[in-house]
This record gives sequence, structure tokens and C-alpha cells, in this order.
Amino acid sequence: MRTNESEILFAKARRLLPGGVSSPVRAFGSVGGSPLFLVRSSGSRVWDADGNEYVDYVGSWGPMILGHARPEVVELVQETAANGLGFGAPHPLEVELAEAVRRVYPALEKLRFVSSGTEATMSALRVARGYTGRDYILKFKGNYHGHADGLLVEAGSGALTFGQPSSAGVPKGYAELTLVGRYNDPEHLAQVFGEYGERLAAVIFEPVVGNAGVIPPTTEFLKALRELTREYGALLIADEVMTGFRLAPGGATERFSLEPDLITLGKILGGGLPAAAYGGRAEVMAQVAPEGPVYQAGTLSGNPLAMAAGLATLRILQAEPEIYERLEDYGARLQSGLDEVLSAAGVPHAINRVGSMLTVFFTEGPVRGFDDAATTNTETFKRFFHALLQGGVYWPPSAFEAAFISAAHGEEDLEKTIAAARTF
Ligand code: KE4
Repeated sequence: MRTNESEILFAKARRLLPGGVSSPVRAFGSVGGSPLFLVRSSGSRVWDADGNEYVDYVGSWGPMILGHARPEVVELVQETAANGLGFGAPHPLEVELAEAVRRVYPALEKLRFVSSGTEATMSALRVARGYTGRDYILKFKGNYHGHADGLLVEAGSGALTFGQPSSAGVPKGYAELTLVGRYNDPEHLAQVFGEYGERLAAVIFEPVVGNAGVIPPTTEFLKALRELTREYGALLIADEVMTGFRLAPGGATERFSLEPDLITLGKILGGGLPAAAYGGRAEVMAQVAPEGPVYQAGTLSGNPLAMAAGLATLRILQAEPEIYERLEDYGARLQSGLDEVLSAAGVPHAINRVGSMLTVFFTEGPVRGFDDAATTNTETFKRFFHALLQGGVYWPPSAFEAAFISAAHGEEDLEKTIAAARTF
């Protein structure tokens, strides 16, 4: 007998929470149906309030690179919690986690812990403006950096794309200080710099886009980003909230040998608990209060439990580098398995993957930028999502998100995923 506990809970939640959720994408708005209330997880699996089990590719939207409820992580959090949940004072685990981050991100000469990716990117941009004394920033269409006002901006009209608010409540004045470029388009980037370079405080970008679905960077684009920012004195901010510690021990910065001035981190950094960070060259981070004039603060910054979850996670990732080979191998086999099934079904598709993050676009492809990604057939994606769900596979409930593989995913998960896709 199938129960409907998730539906009952969702009805209650909608009377208490906007859309019944704590973050919009969770509401299944773009795939339809009632969202699953998840109550338990272990390794590659999650269970919903009705006791149904799923192979999980959301992984809490990235943090669960080791798989859910990894014993070493849970134990360190429990041990830490037994001594108190927070002090609002410096804690030894902040030092230990910062040291663990520095081991794989040597570019982070100094870093500051915050509680979300949004706080990290918002603060990094304030530091860049404080350091350069300039007001304009540049982001890219299809890149998401959290919900700070100046970043909820989409391409305006016209060649040099002034930002326009992409959300109600963002004053036009804020959006106008954000220019919007085209990802993987070095020519357009040069044009924007030609016009605004001297007034740009920073360029912020996703080193591998995850928020338009997965879009890998081109070498030319990465090169142009670093050359033009250096030439015009703008800071380069690599937003590694999603890619950090995932694409290599040192994230995309290591994988693509990037040389950013500032890096933002989140998700895996907190091992599933609320921790994020921004950091970079010591002379830039010297701007941050109480050392410098750029103010930023947070009651829960450096919370010991979040530090513990992040530290336990990074300890394992750094002690077992073979994890990255396993992630790569599973990712490649999942990609080719899905490609085979969709080709056999005669469904136009393009699968973009970098390491353990991938997206199935339902369009001819190739998908090289946001405009390509936008041609994906969202109705077909909806059918794909529900076919997987019916088959016991929990795929991200949006056509423009990345699916995440964990170190706990294995043969059985792969077979179950491909079998579910075959029913599509
Ligand atoms: P948070 O404020 O959600 O912790 O981080 C914002 C953020 C910043 N930068 C990048 C590259 C990100 O991917 C994110 C958040 N990612 C989304 C998933 N696409 C979080 C999921 C959600 O919004 O519920």
C-alpha cells in the first residue's frame, strides 16, 4: 500500500513556507508533481517520508561528494556537538579546516569562513570593490553566484549588456553596476573590457558552469579572463562553491591551473553543514575587517559543527586521492550508458560532463554556452526526470542543474540508473 506522507507534508508546508520549501528548486516546479520529503540517507541512497529508496544524484546539491552520512563525518560532528553547538568565539577547528583548505588551495593565502555561498560571493565582491576602489562588476549569463542583490541580474539589451534585475526587489541602481558577459566568448569579453575595463572591480565566473546545466570552459576563455583582468587591474574571482574540492582536490583551480585573485568556496567545504568561505592573496584579504576597512561579519561563521563536517570530509578527500579516479570512472560510464539509451530511443540529446558533475541536455548540441543550453527541451527533461524517479533514481529536479556523483556510487547504482532511463 503506497502511503502519501510527502504529499501530506507538502500540503502542510505550503501553509507555512513560501512554495512549501526552503529553496525554490526543491519545489519540483519545473518537473511537476509533489516534491519528496527526504528523511534518511546513507552512501548513494536516500529515503523519502513514504519509505521509498532512491539512488541520489542531488547529493544535497553538491556537498555529499563522499556519499551521505559518511561515518567519519557524522562521528566528528557528534563528538564536537557533545562539547557545545557554537560559541561565537574563535575555535580550534576553524584553524584546522583553514589549514586543510590551504593544503589544496595554496592561492588562498588568507580566507574568511561564512555560512553560505551567497555570503561568500557577496563578500568577495565587496572586498574587490574595496581593494580597487571601483564600482562595476562583470558576471556571465547563465552563471549563478547566489542571491545577493547585485548578482540577481540578467543580460540587458544592447551589445554591452548592462544588467537588469532578474528578481523583483532588486533596485535598478544595483543591477546597473553589474555587467553581464557571454560565457566562453572571449571576443565579447574583450569588447566589454575595452569599454569598461578601467572601471571594473572584478569579474566573477563559474570555472565550470553548473547552474545552466554543466558547461565546461574553453581554454581561450580562461586565458582571456586572466589576461584582460590583469591588463585592466580588475580582480578575477573564481566561484568554486560548486566545483571546489569536487573536480580535483584543489577544485577547478587545480584542474585548469587557474590563477584567480579571489576564490569562493561552499557546499563540500561544509560537508553538508552550513559553511562557505572566500579568500585569496593576503594583500587583497588584508582589506577585510578587523584588519582592514571592508566590513563583513557573521554570527554563525566558523560554527564548530560545520567546521567539523568540512574537516572530516577534506581529510578523507586528501587521504584518498583515488576517490577522484573513481568519480571520473563512474561519471564516464554513466555518461556513456545514458548516451546509449537516449541514442537507441532516438532522442536528441547532448550530455556535458566534467568529472563527477554532468547534465543531460535534450537538444542536438553541442552545448557550449547559455544560449545553447536554453534550447534544451524542458518537456522531454520532465519525462526523463519522472521516468528515473519511477525507477528509483532521484535526479536533480531541473533541466538547468548539475547531477552529482559521489564516492559511494557503485555498480548497482549505475545499473539501476541505466535501467530506469531505459523506461523513458
Ligand atoms: P548558497 O548561497 O546556495 O550556499 O550558494 C550559492 C551559490 C554560489 N555559487 C555557485 C556556483 C552555486 O552553485 C551556488 C548555489 N547552487 C545552487 C544549485 N545550483 C544551490 C541550490 C539551491 O539554490 O537550492
